[in-house]
Amino acid sequence: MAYLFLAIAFALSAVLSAVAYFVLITPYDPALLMLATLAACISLTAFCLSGVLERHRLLRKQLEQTNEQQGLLLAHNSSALMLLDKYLNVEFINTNHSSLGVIKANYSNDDSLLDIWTENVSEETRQQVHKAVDEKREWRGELRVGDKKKYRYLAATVTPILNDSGELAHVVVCAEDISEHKAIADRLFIREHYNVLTGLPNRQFALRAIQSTINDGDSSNSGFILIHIDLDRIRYINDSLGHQVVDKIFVETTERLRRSVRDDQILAHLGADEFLIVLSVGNCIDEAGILAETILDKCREPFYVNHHEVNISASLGLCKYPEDGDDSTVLMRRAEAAMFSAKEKGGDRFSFYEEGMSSETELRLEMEQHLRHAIERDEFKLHYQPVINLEDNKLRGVEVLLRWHNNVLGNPTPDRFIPVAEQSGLIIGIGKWVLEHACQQVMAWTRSGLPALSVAVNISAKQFTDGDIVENVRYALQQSGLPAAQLELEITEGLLINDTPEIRDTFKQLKTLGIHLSLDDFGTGYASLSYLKRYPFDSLKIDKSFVSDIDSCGDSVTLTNAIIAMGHSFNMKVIAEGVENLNQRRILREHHCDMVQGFLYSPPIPAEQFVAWAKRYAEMQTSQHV
Ligand code: G
Ligand code: G
Ligand code: MN
Repeated sequence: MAYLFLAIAFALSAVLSAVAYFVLITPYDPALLMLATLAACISLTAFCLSGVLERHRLLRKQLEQTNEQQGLLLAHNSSALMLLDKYLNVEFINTNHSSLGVIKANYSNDDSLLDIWTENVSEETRQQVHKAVDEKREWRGELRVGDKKKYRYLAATVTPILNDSGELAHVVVCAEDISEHKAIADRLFIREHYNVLTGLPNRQFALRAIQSTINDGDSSNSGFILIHIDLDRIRYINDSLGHQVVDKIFVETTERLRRSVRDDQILAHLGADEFLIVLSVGNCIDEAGILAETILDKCREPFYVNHHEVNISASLGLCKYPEDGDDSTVLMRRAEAAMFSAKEKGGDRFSFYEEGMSSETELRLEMEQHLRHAIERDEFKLHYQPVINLEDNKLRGVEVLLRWHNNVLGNPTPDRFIPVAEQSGLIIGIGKWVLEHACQQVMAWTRSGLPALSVAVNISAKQFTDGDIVENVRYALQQSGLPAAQLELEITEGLLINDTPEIRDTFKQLKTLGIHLSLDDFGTGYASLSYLKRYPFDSLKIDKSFVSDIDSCGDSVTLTNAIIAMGHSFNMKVIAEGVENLNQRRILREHHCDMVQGFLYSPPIPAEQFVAWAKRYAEMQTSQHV
């Protein structure tokens, strides 16, 4: 079009010039001059016009391109997007998106979002969002959309858009469907707060409930009493009649205790043969003594299990809030100390807490004294447990587990001494020792002809927050010569509760070194899955408690399956711990778990034994393939 104008303009001016030359030949004729000027003006106008038209064409093309790109982004976006006017009427919604299924079902073009909003979102959430929009602030949070039967969870961001004079013009809502993750989180929450066997709240739940009673400081509730109940002789029954009988005794005990407590009192199953009752007493301390006697009576009644009559008793420890402590962990410890004292006196009785009863604390202090010298006295040893690739059954690497032998204390398990090392800060030195020795050992194996193995080292939260983990790792790698890609640090979820910039930065630095990071004991922690997205984990280790009942419990299979799928969706490898039989391995393989470790292959063993094991394992594999 623009070129056509240009061509016409040139043709016209050429004709006018020709007319001027041939027809009006007289030199300096004013008419000639006018004609020539007219021709020049026309050319110039046509030239400008063609420029404007060309620019317009380019702009339109650009606009079309941008529209197409934005359309693609909206259509293929994993989030649902809505543009609302300032009265929250819908102006635009990318309804093609599946996560808006529920909204879409209720939404017709004439509805304002307000109707959908009022019908589907809780009053409390609505108020929060309205308040944020009124104050021109961004709001982020979870929305539950839908009716009682059919609903989805959305992670939503509501952003007010202001015009030039700072008034609200639009509101943009961006929402992502998190229903699947939420479902896993809810089920994990139940596992983490309730005892699987008895269905009672567990230790973690009890601690939180006690702490919140203390924090609420309810004046009508001037005090309460903790009763720690521990069954006597359970170990003996376990050894003689087996753990199934013991499990039934726990279930029956739960029933008896339930009948003895009121609905408003907390009854928890702390683990194994330990239970806890929290009794609000008002002014009447005697009530606790009476209840303690009743419980002792109930435990003395015979249990009839699998044609056996089993007679046991219980030891009870009581402590009072606020007299004996004003913190839930302190109170729990003191009730336990009182229970130990009742047991020491022969069991089948109760004791109130008295000062000096902290037998558990004293034991910890003694342990700490010995731990202080454990490295220099060469009391630590590392054990190695093989990790196997499920796809080809090949040995992939090892997990390193610390063992301690002390002449006075014997062989305390890591479950006992690691917490003491953590509390005293000794874990920093011990962790450094483990890291260096593990790297050296695996490098020595590589040099002696074993295939290059990955080595997974357990790291405590304290090493992250108080130690210089990045420098320790760098040093261990450099000193041993182990390639960074072969080293893997196992971290538990507990660390990530405090999501601080320092921890994130440490993660980044460790990733820069080239080592792998894995999330250990997954499913036993705090059921917040958001950290999976935020932290660069390479793998996720499913806790052995899931694997142990995977071949007997359908619910564990679905949950394990969901965890594996979720791990993969975050591009993580999934490792299952505690695999003890072929059936468990088969189920895990069917669900595409990547790696396994457990007694089926080998328990954690000393370095010398590991070399022999690895050789035998390789030979067995070769002979099977032939
Ligand atoms: O075999 P096992 O009982 O080894 O281990 C019990 C617990 O102790 C596990 O949760 C494991 O993560 C932890 N643990 C074992 N070795 C170490 C170690 O070297 N450092 C830390 N921080 N924890 C360890
Ligand atoms: O918490 P972490 O995953 O780091 O601890 C591993 C623990 O699991 C160690 O205590 C180790 O001895 C133990 N373990 C390893 N394999 C098995 C197994 O197959 N069954 C059981 N019950 N425990 C196992
Ligand atoms: Mn581990």
